Amino acid sequence: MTSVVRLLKPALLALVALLATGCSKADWMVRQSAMDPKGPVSQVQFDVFMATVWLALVLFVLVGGALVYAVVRYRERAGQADAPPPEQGHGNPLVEIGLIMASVAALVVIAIPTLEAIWYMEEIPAERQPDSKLAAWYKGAVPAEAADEVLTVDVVGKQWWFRFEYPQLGLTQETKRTVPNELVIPKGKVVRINLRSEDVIHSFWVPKIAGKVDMIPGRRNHMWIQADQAGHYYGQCAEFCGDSHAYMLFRVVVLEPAAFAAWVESQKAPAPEPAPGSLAAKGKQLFAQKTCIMCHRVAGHYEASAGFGPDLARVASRHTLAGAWLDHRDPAAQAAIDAKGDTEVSAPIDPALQRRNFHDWIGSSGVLVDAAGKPLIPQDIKPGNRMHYYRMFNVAGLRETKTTLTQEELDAIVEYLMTLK
Ligand code: HEC
Ligand SMILES: [Cu+2]
Repeated sequence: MTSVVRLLKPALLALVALLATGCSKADWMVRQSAMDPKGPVSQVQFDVFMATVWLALVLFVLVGGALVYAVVRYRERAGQADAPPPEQGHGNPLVEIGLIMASVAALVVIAIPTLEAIWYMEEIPAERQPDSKLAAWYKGAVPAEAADEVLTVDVVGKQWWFRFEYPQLGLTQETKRTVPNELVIPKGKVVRINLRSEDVIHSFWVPKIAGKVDMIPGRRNHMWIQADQAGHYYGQCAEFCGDSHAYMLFRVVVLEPAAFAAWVESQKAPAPEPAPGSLAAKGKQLFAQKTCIMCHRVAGHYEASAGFGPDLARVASRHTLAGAWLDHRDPAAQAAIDAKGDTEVSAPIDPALQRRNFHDWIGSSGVLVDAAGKPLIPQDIKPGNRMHYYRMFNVAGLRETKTTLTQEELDAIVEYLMTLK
């Protein structure tokens, strides 16, 4: 018995030490941390959280203290083993009513900031700073009657990626220009986020800016966000939505007003034309021949698709691919930046890594085959992803319609995608 107890002590200490490593300040600051708020909504959420933590801590100390006191004070002492039990009490109305009142008071104390926060998050503030430089730009960029409104972004969740539309700025399904996987917003601007889903339930969460609200099929949810610091933020689908839920990420890029205006213009422009006779030009042809155009639009090149897959007109200008699961930035350089909690700087896109990501993503969807028709990359990067119709419908009978690519064809397509900036 005593040997078990002797072993138990160091084991418990080791466990506590292990758990405590999860509390380091450095870990609070990294990528998806709700403990490092960078906007008013996440700040309010953080404040409610901390208020609750402090109150819970006080209760824990009071209740735990009473328990420890009772155990120590009324423990069995030497020579008392055969003594009769002490006199038993049968309730104390004063203590009981007091405890009930104290519990009610504690709940009220938590309820006040919680309700305040819920109302704050629910009501989208009108234009905050009507005289700012940003507001002046905004008035020039959108129709006058909409200029004083907050910026609206329609977010659609799909298995397993996000689509962003900007109805006031002409970036929508109708204009055949949408923005996948990277939500770009101007700094300091209130942004209304409309949340929808086109298949199953997803959830929108950017821990440092705000979250999280579910995206439910057949229902419109909304929230608002504002980012007070320019930079690069990490978001994540926060509701289990199928095979690749864990790989359904997104990014939020917060730009200074002038950079945001330039970005909007770049999104409206048609994709650049590859040089005639180049490998990229061949890739452009293959993009149509290999049925990529069924699901993908490339503004200015191929606009017939209804947009089942992401728009690719600017695919090479984004930092990430495939629901932001594949990052084109040097992982070590970026990890060093993230460890400092610095959202303002971001490692640049590494073209070699980007090319490899394009290659692996398209090749791993089961389309890259050797001369005998055998898949060359057996492991799927995102299990169950909806590239290619035999996956889209998941019907065994449609498997024959699978598109295949040789290594040369894949290289040409990747070359084409690399020009889409
Ligand atoms: C049946 C529809 C469909 C077809 C056909 C299809 N794709 Fe896709 N594609 C998708 C979907 C859906 C996604 C998003 C997958 C995800 O992130 O989970 C996607 C993602 C991509 C991406 C990543 C885009 C981004 O911004 O993250 C690229 C690049 C791409 N496809 C290229 C191609 C190429 C090249 C072809 C032709 C060989 C092709 N696709 C054929 C549906 C399709
Ligand atoms: Cu999801």
